[in-house]
Amino acid sequence: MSLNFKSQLQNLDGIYAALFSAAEVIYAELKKGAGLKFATSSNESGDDQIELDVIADEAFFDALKSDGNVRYVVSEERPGLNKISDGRYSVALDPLDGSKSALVGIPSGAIFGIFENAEVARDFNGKNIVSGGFFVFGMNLEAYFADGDKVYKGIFNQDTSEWKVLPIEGGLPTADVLAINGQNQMVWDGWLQAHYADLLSTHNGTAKPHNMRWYASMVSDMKRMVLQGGLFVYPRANIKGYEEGKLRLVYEAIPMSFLIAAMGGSSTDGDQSILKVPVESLHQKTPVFIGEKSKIERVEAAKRNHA
Ligand code: P6P
Repeated sequence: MSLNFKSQLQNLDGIYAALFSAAEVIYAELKKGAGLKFATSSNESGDDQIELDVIADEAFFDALKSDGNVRYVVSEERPGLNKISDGRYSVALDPLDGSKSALVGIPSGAIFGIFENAEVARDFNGKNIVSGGFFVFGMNLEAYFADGDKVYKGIFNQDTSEWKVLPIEGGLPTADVLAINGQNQMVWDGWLQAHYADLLSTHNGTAKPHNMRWYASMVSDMKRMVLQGGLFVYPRANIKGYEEGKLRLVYEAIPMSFLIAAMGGSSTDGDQSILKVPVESLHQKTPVFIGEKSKIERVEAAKRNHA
């Protein structure tokens, strides 16, 4: 594995090398069609697993064990804090995001966050994250991540087994694109139903309604966000299991919010930045709004001003 990237932060290079090499292992399995069937197990949040979920989780653990700087690993697929060394950094992972979409050929991927000085669950928060982003297992193997305040895109050359990592210039683009699953809209909070209608309205022909896109694969919807801009939403709903939304705070929402914030975008749970939401448990869920700063401000205003 050849990774032409050096972190601006101390002692992270070995962790990046482990994450990027694990992504190569998972991608190779996916290309072989391995693991693309339901497993008999379920993960810590009770979600059904496909075999590739388990393969991906093991690939990251095996790779991270080789680096002495990783203290704990938190994974969607496992309970609790998994100690692997006395290192200074901890890694939180969704080892295979969008796995059900992978079954039908939609690009899946992995989400990671690297946290400093984390000892207990509440330390895996927006203040202690130092790096965050995701891999996309699509037509190519790609990486989009923030190393501190700098943002990068990586693409893997399968012929030479070399990564080419380049800075992403110019900040977050803008587009009237809304990534949302409207399935639960009848049981969303009233303020969101009104805001959703507003985003899809032509305002008496004076504005273009938002274009709607939904991959049911956060890494794919967030890749579009990084390249084009827009607003990504996974809200809470008044039905069993969605009271706090569906996406997990520590290893999905915080890393993605960190990356988009580094590009000049923003995030909210409806009331405050996702990077400020207190972490009480490792598999805690949160409502998620991530995107262009102006769009996030409109979301918070819509909730605040709703009668
Ligand atoms: P829904 C995939 O299961 C995932 O965790 C994210 O990748 C994705 O954004 C979301 O859930 C899709 O949820 O309810 O549309 O299937």
